[in-house]
Amino acid sequence: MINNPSRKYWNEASASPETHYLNRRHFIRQLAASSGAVMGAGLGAGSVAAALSDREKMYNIPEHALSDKLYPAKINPAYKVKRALTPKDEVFTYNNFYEFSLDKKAHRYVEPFQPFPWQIEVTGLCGKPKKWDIDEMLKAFPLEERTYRFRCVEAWAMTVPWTGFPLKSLIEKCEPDAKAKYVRFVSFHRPEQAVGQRENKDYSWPYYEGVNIEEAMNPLAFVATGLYGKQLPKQSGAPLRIVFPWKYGYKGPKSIVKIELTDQKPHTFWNDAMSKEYGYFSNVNPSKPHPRWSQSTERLLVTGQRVATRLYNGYEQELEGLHKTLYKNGEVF
Ligand SMILES: Nc1nc2c(c(=O)[nH]1)N[C@H]1C(S)=C(S)[C@@H](COP(=O)(O)O)O[C@H]1N2
Ligand SMILES: [Mo]
Repeated sequence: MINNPSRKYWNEASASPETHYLNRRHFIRQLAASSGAVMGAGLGAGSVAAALSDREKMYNIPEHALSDKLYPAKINPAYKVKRALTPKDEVFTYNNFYEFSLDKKAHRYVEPFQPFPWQIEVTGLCGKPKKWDIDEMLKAFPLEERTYRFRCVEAWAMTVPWTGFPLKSLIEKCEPDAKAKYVRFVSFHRPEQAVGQRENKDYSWPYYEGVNIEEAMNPLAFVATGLYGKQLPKQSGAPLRIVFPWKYGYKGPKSIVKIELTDQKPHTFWNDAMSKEYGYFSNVNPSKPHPRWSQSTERLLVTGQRVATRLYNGYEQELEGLHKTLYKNGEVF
């Protein structure tokens, strides 16, 4: 099946209503049941989630004045996937967002998080550093919809329609110096709004990532502001996140506040936390197992179907030679 161009994904009879209602006892049971996350070790972020508003009970899609104008955006037909879209009910309720939760249930803890207003600084080795207001950014770059495969290092995979714009366009706007060899990203740091940042001291917040500048300038590298034809839900990384579809999911930081051009190879959150398990390049590669599990197959969300993992997550053609110049061999580390 091909990417659904008629966008039926908002009209289908609402599938499997996840119970968003949460009481304290339920929460405690759920904490006890989640036997520690796959990616790290560490304790659950322990606190009682606040009551959810009606709108947030559904999907936690934040209110924003521009959203009706911006979404849904024009589909870019160059980025389609020959695989069924993953149902949005699953995509919005099965997340890795350690600022909120280690157990995939970030949607239950995002209520206090306020993605608007928001500012993003583009800075470092460039001629025109700038602190963008998110509204200004959303108006400055034409939004388009692209369907990408998405592969988490834990082996689950999904197919989703992102809305956003090429990261390259944003970087070009700041006029990078020739000395800029890397691009570093930093996520938000608001312990008062994110229970995991407040209570989980196993990690060094805020989340940070980085890539070589030629990776950031590849046409596939995407700044996502929307998902399924609407603004990103909070748990999916509102108001904006980075997506590198040929790399494991953790290379794409959510809810970012800073993009920095630098001549120093960036440290990355997961590599610093567990250097033997999570590398710098993190290219999807079926023949390079994670130390604790094989990467030869992936598990499609919802159906649980196991399919063969593809080198560079199936994006080798679009890498414009990165796999010959920078990687040579699908580097994970
Ligand atoms: N700030 C931040 N970004 C993050 C993460 C996170 O915990 N915090 N998790 C990463 C991981 S491991 C994955 S697989 C994807 C998950 O995105 P999704 O929950 O929207 O599917 O976000 C990535 N970006
Ligand atoms: Mo992940």
